[in-house]
Order: sequence, then C-alpha cells, then structure tokens
Amino acid sequence: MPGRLIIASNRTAVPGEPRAGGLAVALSDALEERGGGVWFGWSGETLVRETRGVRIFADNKIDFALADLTEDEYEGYYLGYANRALWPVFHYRIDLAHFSDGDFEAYESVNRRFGRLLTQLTRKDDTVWVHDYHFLLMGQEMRASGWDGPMGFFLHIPFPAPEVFTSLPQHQRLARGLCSFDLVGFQTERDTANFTRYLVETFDAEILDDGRISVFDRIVRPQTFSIGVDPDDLADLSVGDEATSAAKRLGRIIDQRALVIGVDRMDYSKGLPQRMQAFGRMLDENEAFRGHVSFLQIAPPSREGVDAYQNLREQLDQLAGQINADYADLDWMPIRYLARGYSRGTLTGLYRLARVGLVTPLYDGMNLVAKEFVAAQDPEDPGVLILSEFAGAAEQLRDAILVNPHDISAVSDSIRTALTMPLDERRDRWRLLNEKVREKDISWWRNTFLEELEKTRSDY
Ligand code: ADQ
Repeated sequence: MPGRLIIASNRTAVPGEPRAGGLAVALSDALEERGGGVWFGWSGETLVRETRGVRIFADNKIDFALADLTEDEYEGYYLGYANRALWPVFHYRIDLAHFSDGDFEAYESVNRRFGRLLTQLTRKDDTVWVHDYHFLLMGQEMRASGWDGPMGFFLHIPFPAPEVFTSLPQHQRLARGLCSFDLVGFQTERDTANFTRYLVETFDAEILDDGRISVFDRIVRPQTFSIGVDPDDLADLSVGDEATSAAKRLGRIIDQRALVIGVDRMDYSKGLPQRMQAFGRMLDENEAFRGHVSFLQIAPPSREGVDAYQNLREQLDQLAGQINADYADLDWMPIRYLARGYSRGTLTGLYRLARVGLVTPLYDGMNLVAKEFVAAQDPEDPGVLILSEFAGAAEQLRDAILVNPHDISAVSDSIRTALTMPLDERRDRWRLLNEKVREKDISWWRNTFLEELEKTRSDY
C-alpha cells in the first residue's frame, strides 16, 4: 500500500484563495483519493527577511504546507529567473530573456531551501510529484537532503528545441536537476522528443529499449502526459445559472450578432496583439461583417512586475482603441476587451454563446482554454475552434481550424471561414474534437502520471 502523495508547485490551491481552476481540483482530488497528503508551495507572501518556517493548514485530508519568500527571493527567483529567463526561453522568446547570475543564484537557493523543507515533510513510502518550471532543481536538492523514494516532475510549459534551451547559461545544471527525478512528464510528444534529443546530443545519453534514458549515472523516464479538463463538469457548468445569466447579459448587448471569443492570461506567449490585428484585418477586408460580429477578449493582467508584460498591456490598449475608433458605430463595438478575470461558470456561458473560439498563442504548453471551449459547446449548435498550430493542444485537436498565429491574413481568413461554416460541418468537427477532449481528460492525465510514477518504486 503506497504512502501519501506529496505535491509541490509554486502556488497551491489553499482554501480561501480564488483559484478554483481545473488543475487545482485535479490535484486536490489526487491527494484525497490517496487518503491524504501534502501540498507544498509558496504562501504568496514576501517578507523583508525570512523569519518563518513552513506553516501547515490542515483541510480535510490535505495538509497545505506554505513557505514565504523574502523580497529579494521574490525578485530573483520568481520575477527574475523563472519569469524573465525560463518562461521566455521555453516559449522561444530568447529576445525577451534576461540572463542574470544573481537571479539564477536566487532561483537555486529557493529550490534548495524549499527542497529541504519538503524533504522534512516526507515519510518513507510517500510519493513526490513536483510541478513546473519554478522547481526544476528541487528534485536534486531533495535527493541531496536524503529523499530516496519515487519522485516525478511535470512541466506545464513547452520544452524547447535543444538549440533554444542551450541559450540558457545554466542549461546543463537545469538538465541535471531534471534528471534527478524518476519520471519527467511533458505536455506533447514534441516536448518529450526535444528533451530526449538534448540529453543525447549534450551528454551522450543512452536511450534504453523501454524509452528510459541512462544519463548522469542514473535512469530517468521522459514521457508525454497531455493535460486535459473535466468535460462533464464544464458541460454542466455551461448550462448552469451563472453561465446562463452571463450569456443573457452579453446576449442583450451584442443583440443577434455573432460572437468571437478569446480568453487568456495577459501574456506575450498568447499572441494577443496578432489576434487583434487579425480581427481588424478581417473587418478591413469584409465589409459585410462590419456591424455584425463582436469580438470579446478577456485577458486579466499577470506578472505585472515584469517589463515585457507592462509593454504588452500598453500595446493591447492601443490596438483595441484603434480598431474600435476605426469601425465602431453608435450601436456596435467591434472589440470588447476586458482586462479582468471571470469565474469558470461565467466563462463557460460565454464560450457556449460564442460562434468562434480564437485560441492563437504563439507558443503554449497545452492551452486548456481550447479544451474548455470545446467542452462547453451546445452539441446541436456548436461554435468553431480556431487553434494555433503552436499550442500543445493542436497535437490532439486536429479537427479545429489550425492556423499559424503569426500569419495575420491566414488568421483573418480563418475567422471568416469559421463565421460562415455550415451547421453540418460545425457539428462534425465539434463531435471529433469533443471525443479527443474526453479521451484524455484531467483524470486520465493525473492517473496515468501517478501509475507510471508508482512503477518506478520497484527500482528502489
Ligand atoms: P496558462 O498559461 O495559464 O497555463 P491555460 O492552459 O490556457 O494557460 O489556462 C489556464 C487556466 O486559466 C484555464 O483553466 C483558463 O480557464 C483560466 N483562465 C485563463 N484566462 C482566464 C480569464 N481571463 N479569466 C478566468 N480564467 C482564465 C499553463 C501553461 C499552459 C497549460 C497549463 C496547464 O502555460 O500551456 O495548458 O499551464 O498545464
């Protein structure tokens, strides 16, 4: 009988915080199903000097274990190395990356401190599951402080091509860190292949018959586990009270016009300026649509402490203003751009109201919005998904209209195609997309990862 599950992620889903996303629910379920466990992460608080140890909040069967950051750690580890170096490089934006030795030292030191704290919370027979790019070195630090049980890692963002990953001055150090885990999960086959090729080319790693890799005198298994959503929950939510009332409120304003929707964190990886330009281009070139289509973009600001995010905000404000100034009329606004978040219930209602879902990131690990949009549709009258070929979700959702998000005129054409798509074709495409969304849902993701990780226990 395995012991508890121990999860580490930068932020947790500690009760009382507004973070009821699908991932939070999935991981809480995993802890509960296991009969209990620990969810470790940053408390969200920064202190002038580090004075407190881990604080535990027990909630039912889950112990939330929260540690603070000092202001310097927040600056160097979180804003600096994680979000000014790793995030841009892993999303192919070396041009936006800022490499600072000091930031890396802060990143390393937080991974070390958190790794030690987490090791102290573990018991023999536990299983450890670490999440995302904030904690690439945590496994190695846990091994160094004595944890020798099963330990898996899942990367939520893309793993870039080796030619891009090696632009990080500390790439070798990061790779060693990752290889301290027994199982390293990626979103897509492309990510898994990139990681494998990097290890082979850089360290002469050997690929074993069963796909595991022998490197740094140990064995690691890289494997693809595409993250999913909870389609039943989303379908229920999309016809619930909150969804219906949101759809009614917006429906009154847009009247009978077709709705095109985009929902993203405000992040330069999401291709928001290009998307607005494409919508503007569609209006330039199609007089017939002017006055008849409304584009709703919901994009709450994130990581406002990083310059690139402030620049993006200015760019979007300007673009939306310009397109509206060019085309708006007394009773019609082409772009409705809301820089705030909405509840899941409200979002599902808006997805269901929309004729077109525009999901056009320049690069994205998976993109759950694409899957949420599909799950929330009315099967009898579904909307059309336009999806970037650079979103991880495009590996599965081949029946969307796939686009190159950099190609403004192709995206503009695809919006026109989606708006005029006959009902039969919309239904056919949606049925195939929905099958894919249901085939690998959030439970599949969690269960297959944990099953694979349990198999490594026999190696101990
Ligand atoms: P994100 O970059 O945040 O996640 P995404 O997967 O699209 O990208 O969204 C995460 C969640 O946030 C979704 O559940 C979505 O509904 C919600 N959300 C987005 N915009 C919102 C808004 N305006 N208001 C309210 N909620 C909003 C990272 C990776 C992704 C990967 C996920 C999960 O970058 O590639 O799919 O982790 O692994």
